Amino acid sequence: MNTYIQKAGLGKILEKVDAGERLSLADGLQLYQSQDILAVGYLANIVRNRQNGDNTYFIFNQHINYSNICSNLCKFCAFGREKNSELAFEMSVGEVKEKVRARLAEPISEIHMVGGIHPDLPFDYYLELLRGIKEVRPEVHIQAFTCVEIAHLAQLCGKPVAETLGLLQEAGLDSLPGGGAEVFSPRIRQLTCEKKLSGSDWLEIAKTAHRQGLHSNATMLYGHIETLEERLEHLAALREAQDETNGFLAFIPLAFHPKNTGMSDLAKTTGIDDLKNIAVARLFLDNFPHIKAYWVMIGPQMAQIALSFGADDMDGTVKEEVITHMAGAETEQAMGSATLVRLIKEAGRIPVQRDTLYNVVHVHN
Ligand code: V47
Repeated sequence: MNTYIQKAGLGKILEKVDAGERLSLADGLQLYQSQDILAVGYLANIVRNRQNGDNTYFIFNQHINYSNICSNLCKFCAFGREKNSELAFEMSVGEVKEKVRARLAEPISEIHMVGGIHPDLPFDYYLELLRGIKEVRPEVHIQAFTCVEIAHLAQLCGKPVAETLGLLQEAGLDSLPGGGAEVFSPRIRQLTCEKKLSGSDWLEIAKTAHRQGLHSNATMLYGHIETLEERLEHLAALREAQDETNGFLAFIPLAFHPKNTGMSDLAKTTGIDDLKNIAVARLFLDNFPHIKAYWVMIGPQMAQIALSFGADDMDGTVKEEVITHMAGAETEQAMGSATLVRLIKEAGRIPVQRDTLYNVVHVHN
């Protein structure tokens, strides 16, 4: 019997964790409401160690945002702009290729590419983007286009989602990133991103991608106006989808950054809430292999601590992050691999350089 966890009132959850039993929504709520962050972290760390041991993954990746022109203009977003805005940008295929070419000397294995919902770029532009990147860097894995963009591209080319994904795969698409999930609750979507596709459509597209052989990630944007119950319903919907297709690789809780957004009156997230979202996700999403602590949003120091609260992945080198920085992120726009290795080693873990699909590239013993 663990008296510390008993005293924290989490004895029943510890029994379930030890037995590998699935947690209920009520368990999740109790974890979120617990005043004892160390007890919650202790439980998440059991699952983390069981699933990934001391391995802590990172990748050499490059983020490219091809355009911020967006017809959705969500309230929480500081990145999207109307076409005629002074801050609007749109890269030609040549410019994107140039960004890839400029980093050929670096051992980048993944291009992470997302953009706004552009009102008038043709479908061919997106195919050319993928082909262009593969021309410059044939071995690179392209993780591109959130489920929101995929819905838009299917409309653009007038084909069902599965066929649209097939065309994108032929052009070079390898997997989908986890963005655009926000919080699935219709209440939250109506208040913060009413033009965006629904939560159930986001999940359908992710599952369709998985059935097409494409892996994907999943996110949740927390720390704005959502309730704890709405967070848990979001996690439960992801867990159910993963039961069906097993195509999600990682879950990434995204800490809301209020600056320059339509919700700039809200406060930034706190360290305790950042850690709780990592820990609850690790405990609740029993069928997700990886939980990412995205250093760009919670800072490298908090991401390092998160490695003892359920996270087993620190994302990567990133290079030129724009979305969070337009919303006031104070972190760097890139991180060297030596820094990532140091952060992971000092947390008492083993840094493992990975590829997008979590194949081991190099273990830093
Ligand atoms: O979809 C928008 C979110 C996402 C803000 O798949 C904001 O491995 C915080 O999805 N404050 C894009 N977040 C980033 C993303 C991501 C990042 C890293 C790794 C992966 C992955 C995915 O950022 C958007 C939206 O949910 N976002 N505005 C904001 N103000």
